[in-house]
Amino acid sequence: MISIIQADITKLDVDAIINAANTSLLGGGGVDGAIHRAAGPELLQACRPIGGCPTGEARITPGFNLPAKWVIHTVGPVWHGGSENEPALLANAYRNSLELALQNQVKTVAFPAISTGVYGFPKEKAARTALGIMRQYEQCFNKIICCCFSAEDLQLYERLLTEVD
Ligand code: AR6
Repeated sequence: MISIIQADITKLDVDAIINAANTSLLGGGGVDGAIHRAAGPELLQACRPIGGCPTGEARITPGFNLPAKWVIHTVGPVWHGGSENEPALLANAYRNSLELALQNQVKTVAFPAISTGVYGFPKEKAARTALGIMRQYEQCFNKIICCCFSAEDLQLYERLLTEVD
């Protein structure tokens, strides 16, 4: 099932949380910074040898001090107006994260709203993309969580989920 909650993703006791990272995988602000802070310095040590991650792909590390067993780092696109393949790249980020989760026997997974912070992807368009890919994988997981940080995002996802229903 797909579930929508408002929470700090670093607090979730799930098999895997998704990190909205950048191509360096060496940390940053937003949810990336929060995940690195909560996981502890071992996370950066685990990310370094990976050597980065292209936009739309995903890489996995342990969660270290997080309640989550795994962190799946994915890189969403920077929004440049929509003509640079941003929607397809965002869909790839969700799809590749879920594929990597499946390969690691993950049954419960939580996503932040990838690319909708400093990367500037329009929120509603991003949420539609996210939910569309999640629907395709719903049967493969016990739970796919949309972890909204703001009340506005929570409302948006809840509205779109009932539309899709
Ligand atoms: N839990 C859940 N969601 C959160 C949290 C949290 N603790 N903190 C922020 N969000 P952003 P992006 C939400 O900017 O747009 C980093 O510097 C936030 O409200 O974190 O993909 C990376 O290193 C928003 O809805 O990610 C990259 O350089 C969503 O997470 C760049 O930012 C994504 O916002 C990636 O930008």
